[in-house]
Amino acid sequence: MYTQALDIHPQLATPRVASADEHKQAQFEDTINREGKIEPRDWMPAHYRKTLVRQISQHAHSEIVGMLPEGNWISRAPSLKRKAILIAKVQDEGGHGLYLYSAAETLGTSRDQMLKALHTGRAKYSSIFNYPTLTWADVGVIGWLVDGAAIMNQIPLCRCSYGPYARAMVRICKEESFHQRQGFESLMVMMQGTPEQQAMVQDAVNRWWWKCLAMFGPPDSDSPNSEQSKRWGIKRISNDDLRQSFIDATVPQAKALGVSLPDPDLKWNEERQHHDYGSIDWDEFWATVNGKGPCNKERLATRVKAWDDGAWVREAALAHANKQQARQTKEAA
Ligand code: FAQ
Repeated sequence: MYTQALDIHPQLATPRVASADEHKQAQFEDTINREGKIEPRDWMPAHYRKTLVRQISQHAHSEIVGMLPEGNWISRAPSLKRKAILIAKVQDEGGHGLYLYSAAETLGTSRDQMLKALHTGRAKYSSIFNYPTLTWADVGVIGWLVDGAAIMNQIPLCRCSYGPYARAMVRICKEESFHQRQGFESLMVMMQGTPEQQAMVQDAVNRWWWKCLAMFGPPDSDSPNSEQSKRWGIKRISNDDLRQSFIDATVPQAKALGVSLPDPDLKWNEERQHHDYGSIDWDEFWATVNGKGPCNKERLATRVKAWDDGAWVREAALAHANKQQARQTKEAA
């Protein structure tokens, strides 16, 4: 048979020496299997690097675009206390973007490259930030639900196999926790207020609930990146499992607040020990991800304007750094 003709007697075969690349691949896989950390100077497969740049840069973009919906309310916060909290929160989100851009830069992609991809519409950022903040209650609901969903998704990322991302996430999660609590507390105050305030909270919950469930990404059966990312220890828990945990954690919080969640199919399933829930509108999700959400154009235009308006700061900082360098070189000569 043809295949038998190709067989080589084991004793005649030359012993195979692992190539340098195979050795590096084996070391990489060993680190992943031992739950160790891959660091910037370590060898890594090109696809692992690409996946991380994709995820971390999208995450960074989400943080800085995510400053906009709440940022709109800084000048309209109902008290000095709420204004100070909101300014701190929005600043934190900017800081998260900076940690994440720095983590992505360790993989060899510059911040300029990442921002260019955002500004030209080639890069994704979280769907959730393409919806408008219509009332003050939206700010509380973003803290409670959007930051709540973000924490659920991001706690497992503290154990991501890539060291700089995992370490950035530890700090980010601590701050997100404050964000979620301030949102919940602000809603609790409104729910103890007038019927109009209570109605405003309920309306905001109704508008944000389904969008928050979609934040976790497409169903596992429709998530092209999940399997490989889980194998590499980038993602630890699947989109659907995180979504389910979020729902299970949020139902009692909604009860404590006194709001209802806008899903007639939401009910406890004794057998699964989880809540069942209705279907998410994935067409609407994909339309938003692909640029057709209610605020996509506005968000991008605001980011591009901020970048253009900041050109003089970048130029001044560069000129100053060049001057200092020239002075140091002269002194050393
Ligand atoms: N929006 O195969 P998968 C925050 C894309 S930060 C837009 O499942 P993956 C803090 C996905 O990129 C919120 N696109 O992808 C805050 C992929 O497209 P690609 C951001 C989405 O990567 C609060 C395609 O669909 N958090 O909220 C979304 O394995 C308040 C197929 O999906 C992070 O970025 C979406 N929602 O899983 C800030 C966390 N979902 O890239 C301000 C880190 C999926 O192949 C105010 N990221 N897509 O072209 C992750 O954990 C993951 O990347 C997932 C997606 C779970 C988002």
